[in-house]
Amino acid sequence: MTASRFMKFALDDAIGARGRTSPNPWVGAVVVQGSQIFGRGATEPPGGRHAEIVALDRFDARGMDVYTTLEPCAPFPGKRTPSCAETLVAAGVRNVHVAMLDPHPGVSGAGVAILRAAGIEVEVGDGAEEARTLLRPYLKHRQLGIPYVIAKFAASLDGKIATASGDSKWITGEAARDLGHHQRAWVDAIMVGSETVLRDDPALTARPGGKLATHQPVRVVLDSRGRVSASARVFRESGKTIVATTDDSPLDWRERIVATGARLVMCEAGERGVRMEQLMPVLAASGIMSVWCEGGATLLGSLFDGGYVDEVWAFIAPVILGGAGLSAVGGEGAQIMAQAWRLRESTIEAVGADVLVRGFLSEI
Ligand code: AOF
Ligand code: ZN
Repeated sequence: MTASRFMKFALDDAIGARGRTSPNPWVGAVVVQGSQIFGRGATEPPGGRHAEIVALDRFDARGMDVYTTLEPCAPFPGKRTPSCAETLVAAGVRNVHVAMLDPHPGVSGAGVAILRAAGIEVEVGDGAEEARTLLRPYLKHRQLGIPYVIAKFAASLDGKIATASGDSKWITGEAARDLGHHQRAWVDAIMVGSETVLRDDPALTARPGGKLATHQPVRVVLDSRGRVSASARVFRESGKTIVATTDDSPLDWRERIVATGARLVMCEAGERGVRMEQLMPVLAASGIMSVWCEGGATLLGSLFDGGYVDEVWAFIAPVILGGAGLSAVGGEGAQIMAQAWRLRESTIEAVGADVLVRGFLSEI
């Protein structure tokens, strides 16, 4: 069942707020009478107003219908803003269409119960599929206490991300790279391995359309042995940088990294560097719900091997590198086809001369 007309508007508003509300979910709400929309709203940054409150602003909503992409919140300890369910009751609305229940233990079912107890008719499920897909980072963050990971790579037709000599600029065209910048502009963090910083010295900023975005993701560099230079670009750009390392890195290197203003996260060393099962909860606890991982092959390999990848964005360019160039995903990999990571609900899009293959791995 696809979303109703008004729920689609609410979903559009939620998409508009995506990435700007973390660690809160991005929600959209629409207030309607008959066929006319009176109010629209999306969640404001943390501490700010919720979607329903924005949508109800400045008119009398008595007897009106509300469409919201997430269950209106109930009061719970530690909550920073007024309860949306109670505000909707006070506003005297007639009917509330909710796409999905909020998994938050203090809210789940309680928001709907407050509305129903006040005699408001509540329908749950309109646009449920779209809302769940849109909120996958929030759902994973709350259910598992680790961020939602999107693996991104740009590969040649023969699956390589660099030539044998290490050259990789550029495999895909400008349109594909710009799409990457649009993604960077909503995620909470961009993650790369030390090899990528050493080879490319990337800025790791979001520059959709060539312009620096207002929201910049946290840059997360995994460097178990302390190889990246403290004068690398990731430390000079505005915004936050986190460096995850282990006891294998030199003490004076750690001091230099901290002196750049970056935050150092100490983890134990695993077989392939930083232990992901230690880093991921630390990132989640810092309010990072989504991670966009741009490689390299070693890091992507660890993430796939460890079962951390929820979504894949593979840009494939019509170019062949041949030879001993590095393939996009390293690590252990699959031994037999039955172990291979096959994308669910995969889609194919042409992006300039390149192809974008997208899909999901996890069930959330
Ligand atoms: C809604 N509408 O737009 C959002 C909701 O600390 P607070 O007051 O901001 O509450 C945060 C919780 O509210 C968050 O954990 C989630 O359960 C819910 N988010 N609820 O009714 C919204 N963003
Ligand atoms: Zn609320």
